[in-house]
Amino acid sequence: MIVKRFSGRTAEEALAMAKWELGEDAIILSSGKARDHWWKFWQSNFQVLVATDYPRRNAATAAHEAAPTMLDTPRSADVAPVVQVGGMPTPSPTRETHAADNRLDHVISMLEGLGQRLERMEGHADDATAEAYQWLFSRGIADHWARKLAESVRQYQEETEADFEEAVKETLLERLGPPAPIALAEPATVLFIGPTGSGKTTTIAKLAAYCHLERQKSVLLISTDTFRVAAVEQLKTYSEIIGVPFQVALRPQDIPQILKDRQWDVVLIDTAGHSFNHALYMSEIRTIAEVSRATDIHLVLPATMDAELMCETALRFGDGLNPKICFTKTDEVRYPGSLLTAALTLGWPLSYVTDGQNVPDDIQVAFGETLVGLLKGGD
Ligand SMILES: Nc1nc2c(ncn2[C@@H]2O[C@H](COP(=O)(O)OP(=O)(O)O)[C@@H](O)[C@H]2O)c(=O)[nH]1
Ligand SMILES: [Mg+2]
Repeated sequence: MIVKRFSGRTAEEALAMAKWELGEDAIILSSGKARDHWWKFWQSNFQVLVATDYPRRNAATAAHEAAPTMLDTPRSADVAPVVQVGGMPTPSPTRETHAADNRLDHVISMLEGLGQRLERMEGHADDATAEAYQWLFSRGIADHWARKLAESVRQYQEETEADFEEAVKETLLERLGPPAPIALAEPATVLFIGPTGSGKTTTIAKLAAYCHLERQKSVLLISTDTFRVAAVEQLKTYSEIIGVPFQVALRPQDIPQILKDRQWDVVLIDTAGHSFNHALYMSEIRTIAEVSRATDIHLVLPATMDAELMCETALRFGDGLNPKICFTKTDEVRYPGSLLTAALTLGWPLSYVTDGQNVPDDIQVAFGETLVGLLKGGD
């Protein structure tokens, strides 16, 4: 016995597909409007649940049997179809056909119950997907990503019975990979790049304080941002407050000399911010990465950018550098829809998110929990 659901835009279409695949003797167990949601409006909206005793036919057989001369002819005198997909009447009853009818009636009533249960389950599953979609979409995640995530969230919940937040966290982790903060086990030379005012210098100060004061690492700060005097002063002031050495590299070529007698656990290098259209600046970033032998590059992007500009900025800045992304200013947006959309689109590892101007407190590793926390916002 084969039981199968067929969908179509109209009842006729769903029935034609059932007849094509299972033959004209197949039995309709239930039919009606599909329980899909408004956002699947372009998909099938009529469904039939159909059963047959016959093995599924291949396309060639089906094509042959679908010929007009065969359509109205019962395939076997032994089996009397109760309801034909084509809506044809049954042959006149005999004792054998009565007995077969009774057995078949019993099977049908069982299958109808099963069909209704399946539909109820499907209904619940779709509701859960739609709810997850609404939740993600209302937080600014682009429509196509909200859909993909919602499907994965529902699937994860079905498989593990995890609660919603856990499922969202795991789904994001699966797509984005684990967070990639600075690895402190080995000496690290970390370069921070990104647009003007994105929060590079402030983030460096937060990380310097964490590495030095909390993790007792020796830290050197280097500024290559000689474009503005104030920029040098800003990092110098932070270095004095935190109590770590500070150096200025007037040209990228000065960096190897500064790092000659390597004696720091962590070197954090600040760069000037410019538009990615500034060709000279973009090539200077690459030179700095090369001469400093950066072990890690973090692209600093403000959460206030829209997702499209984030992606374009990331691709222009990050070209050939394989940076991690640090999102700043998450406190200035209601929900992190843009940054998650960009992160999912780029598929690059995330390192940190920062959520305020306070040094050193307002920074967190981009753990799944951190991202779900941002998604929850003021809930
Ligand atoms: N609200 C908010 N402001 C931040 C954050 N990070 C940095 N800023 C502010 O953004 C401005 C530019 O930061 P700065 O570190 O100088 O950016 P840079 O030009 O990339 O070095 C400063 O006023 C910072 O205090 C953050 O996470 N949240
Ligand atoms: Mg700066």
